[in-house]
Formats: sequence, structure tokens, C-alpha cells
Amino acid sequence: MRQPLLTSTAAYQALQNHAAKARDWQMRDLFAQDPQRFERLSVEAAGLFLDYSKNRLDGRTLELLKTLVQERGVERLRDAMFAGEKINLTEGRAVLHTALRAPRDRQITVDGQDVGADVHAVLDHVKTFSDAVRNGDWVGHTGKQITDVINIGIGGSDLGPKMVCLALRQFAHPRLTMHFVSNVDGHDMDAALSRVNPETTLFIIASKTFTTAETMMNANTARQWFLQSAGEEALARHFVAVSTNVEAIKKFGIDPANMFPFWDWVGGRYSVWSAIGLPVALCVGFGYFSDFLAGAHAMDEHFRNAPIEQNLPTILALIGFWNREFLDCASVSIAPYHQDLNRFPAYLQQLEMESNGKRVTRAGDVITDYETCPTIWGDVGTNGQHAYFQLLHQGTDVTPIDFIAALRPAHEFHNHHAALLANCFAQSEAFMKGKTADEVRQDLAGQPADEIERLAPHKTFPGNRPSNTILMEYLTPATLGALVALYEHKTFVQGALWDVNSFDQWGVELGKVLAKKIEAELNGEAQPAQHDSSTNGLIARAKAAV
Ligand code: G6Q
Repeated sequence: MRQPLLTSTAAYQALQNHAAKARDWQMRDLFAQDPQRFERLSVEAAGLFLDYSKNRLDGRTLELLKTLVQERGVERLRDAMFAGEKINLTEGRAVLHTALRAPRDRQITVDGQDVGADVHAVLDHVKTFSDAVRNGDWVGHTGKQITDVINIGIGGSDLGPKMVCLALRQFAHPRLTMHFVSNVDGHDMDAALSRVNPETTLFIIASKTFTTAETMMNANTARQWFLQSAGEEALARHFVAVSTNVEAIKKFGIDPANMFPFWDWVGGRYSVWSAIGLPVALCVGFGYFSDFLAGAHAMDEHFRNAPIEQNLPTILALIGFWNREFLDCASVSIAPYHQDLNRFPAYLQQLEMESNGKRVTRAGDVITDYETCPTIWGDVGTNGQHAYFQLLHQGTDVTPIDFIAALRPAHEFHNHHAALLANCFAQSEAFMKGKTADEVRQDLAGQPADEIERLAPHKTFPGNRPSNTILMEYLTPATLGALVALYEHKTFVQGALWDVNSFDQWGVELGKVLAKKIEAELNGEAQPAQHDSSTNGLIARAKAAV
């Protein structure tokens, strides 16, 4: 159904008028005017606490944003998603990653099929298999226990399990080393294979379609490498698959008994909760994997039931929307102050940019008068402070930041943790307050007057730069699950406001076919085609180097 254009709605226009004033607000003043600002502008759910007081907004802004959510039917679309309606319009699919983490007794049907029963049957298989590998009952073809797991997949079949295995490092099985090979660049495969023994290695071929060129090339290379030291009959002990494509798996030579299915209503970037999470279950055990699912489910329940003004994912989405649409912020930096979350920015980059990096509405109209998804990027603190934070403090663009931290560490170096948190909080304070030229002059007092005036502009910080801070007590499977689900639902709400289909990815599909012609030319299997002079020149140089 064609929605009225976002910018034509009364709520959007009210926000535009409001923003004309808000652009001049100084956060320093907002804090000075309201001693309760932190209490008023913070919210807690599913083990996560969000402080959003360091943003350029007030109570009126939030009221207007709430009206927009209501006017745009976001809650209706949310309920349609949870109910299994086919809201992925361009692929005619339901969007049910939430069903992957729902309790066993929750009834969800798609086209008359009991999705909940299917999900739990696969989870049971994941449990049996991961238990067997972890306790040593599942052995390689020479009778040795598995020591290394290599997950071969890319995009949604790689980023989630890799991010989660790294994040939950402290819960990992001591015998199992996890490896993730995604890149078609042979160096990636070479690095993994050079560290493992075929007798004790388990390969997981993870591909929803089982046709993705990079994954298929890597899977075939792994198979050939393995068969250098073992017969075909040994494959069944060392190769398992996660996919929706049973036929392709059989053709590859994997025993269908070692296949973990999932379904077309699970988008790649939303699939870590499905059997794509098998590496997680192997790494931390099925019990912790279940806790991860339960944490996400707790966030789902909150998202479905909490009123807008207390709804953590909705608030996070609205702040991002406000910054993007009305305060001209073209990118968002993700700064986890937790080393184990070092792949989280990359994970969110896919989640948000692949979901909402769209330029047409759900009805197919080209969006010309508002912006959609900002660029998402980042790295762990405190490392980023010594690199790109310079631009965040004093560059010409304003980039909002999401700080993420655990209040308690999982190590015993407590002085490190105090230093880490101090940096995290000090940065958000500095972004908000900045440093005025007068404050700089006071700092420089005692130096010659002309020197003070020369240096003052360089040492001045404009401040008034927005940030959110998300805190959890510990980084556990459950809080990580809640954190990922928080951003999934944030992405959903923003997509609904922008009126884009957050669940297709035609840009990614394009990449899957684009290289084929040139690859054939590079391999001498096809005559050089007529490209532009740049592409022709690059191909010629590559061929000359072979
Ligand atoms: C995710 C994307 C994309 C996908 C990969 C791998 O939402 O569609 O990242 O996950 O291209 O696809 P396969 O799992 O089919 O190999």
C-alpha cells in the first residue's frame, strides 16, 4: 500500500519547524536547565540501559517523534512482522528472525506451516551435534577429537557467528579454536588451513543459497585440501552444512544427516539466531547459545509491548532518525568500550546499511526529498580515541556516537576497567561540552597574548556533538543477545519511518553476478568484452602479471 510521502505528513512538518529552533540549542544549556535530564532521558530493558540525554533534543522533540511513529503505522508494521505477514514485499517473504528465539510453545505459522516446531527441531539437532563435538563423542575419521572448526560463509553467513564467538570468548570451549573464512581471496583460506590438521578439523559450509560464488569456491578448496589426506568416505565426519538448499548440499557430497536447515523467511543478516549460529553453539555450548537467544527474545517482548516513550529500540531509532533527518548527520560511529565486541561495528554496518541503504519507498517511488540510512562505522575504544576521534571532536561534520560498555569486567585487572570506563564517560562528556575559546585562553594563561590568540582556535572544541551510551552489567550471552536484537529493532523502526523495505538487498545480489564475466576473461575462458578503457586497462594489467 502506498503511504503518503514521509515529508508531506503533519508530524514530519511539525518536526521540521521544531528543528529550525533545535539546531541552535546547546546541550550544555539543556543540562543546566534541567537537573533531571539524565533521569528523564534514560531507559532500561532486557539488561540494557540507554542514556540518550546527550542529544540535541527535548521533551517536545520526543513527543513529535512519537506522533510520527504513530502516524507512519510503525507499530502496525511491527505486529505484521511478528505475525509472519510477508512484509518483505520484493521477495514475497515473511520476516521472522524473532521466531528463531521464541519459546517452544509459541505458535507462529507461515503459509499454514508451524514455524515454531521447525525451529525447535533444528535447535534440537544443533544441541545434539554441538554437545557431541564438545564432549568428544564426535570424532574425526582417524578417531581423534575435533580441535578446530572452520566456518566457511560470507556476509550474513559469517559476520554474525564470527562477531558472537569473539564477543563470548570467555565462555569458549578450551579444546576448540574457531576460524572464519569468508573472502574469496585465497590468503584467507591459506591462513586458516595452515594452522589446522585435517584429522581434527570440522568444516561448516554456511550458505543460505549454497550458490554464493565465494563460499562455493572456498568450500571446494577446503574439500580438495581435505581429500589430499583422506578418502571421500571421511567427508561425513568433517563437513557439515547450514543452508536452505538440500539438493545443492547433496551434490557437494555432504550427508543430508549433517545438514542444518533454515528457511527463506530468515534474512542473511538476521540469521545468527538460526543454524547459522552453529559455530556459536560449538564454541560456547548450547546452554549459552540458548541464553543468547533468550536475551534477544526478552528484547523482542519489550519491543512488542513497551509504550513508545519507554521502548528502547524505538527511542534509539528515533534519535538516529532525528540526527539524520533534521541535524544533517550523515554517519554514525559505533564505539564499543569492550575489546571482545571488536567485530560489533562491522556487524552493525551490515545490519543497518544493508537493511536501510535504500533509495526507493516500499511502493517503489524514488526518494528525493529526505535521507535514509547513514553510514555506520567504528571500532573499539580506547583505540579509536588515538586515531579518528580527532575528526569526531573537531572535524567539520557532526557524527553521533553510540558508546557501549559493560560495567563489570570478566577479568581481574580492575584498574584497567576503571581506566576504560573513565575514558568512555570522559569522551561522551567532552563531545557534549566541548571547550570554548575562553576556556582555552584560561588554560593558556601565562603565555604571551599573541601566542594565546594564535593557539586558541586550534584548541577550541565546538562540543554539542550527540552521543548515546548503552550500558550492561556484564557482557554475557543474554546481554549480547539483547544488544543485537536492540539494533535489529532499531533498524526496523527506522526502515518503517523511511518507508523502505529493510529486508531485501538487491545491491548485494548485483555483486553476486557482476564479477563472473571478468573472471572468465581473466582465466582466458572468454574473449575480452568491450568494457570502458579503465576496466579494459586493469584487466590487461592483471593478465600481463599472471
Ligand atoms: C544478508 C545478505 C548477504 C548474504 C551473503 C551470503 O542479508 O543477503 O550478506 O548473507 O551474501 O549469502 P548465502 O548465505 O546465500 O551464501
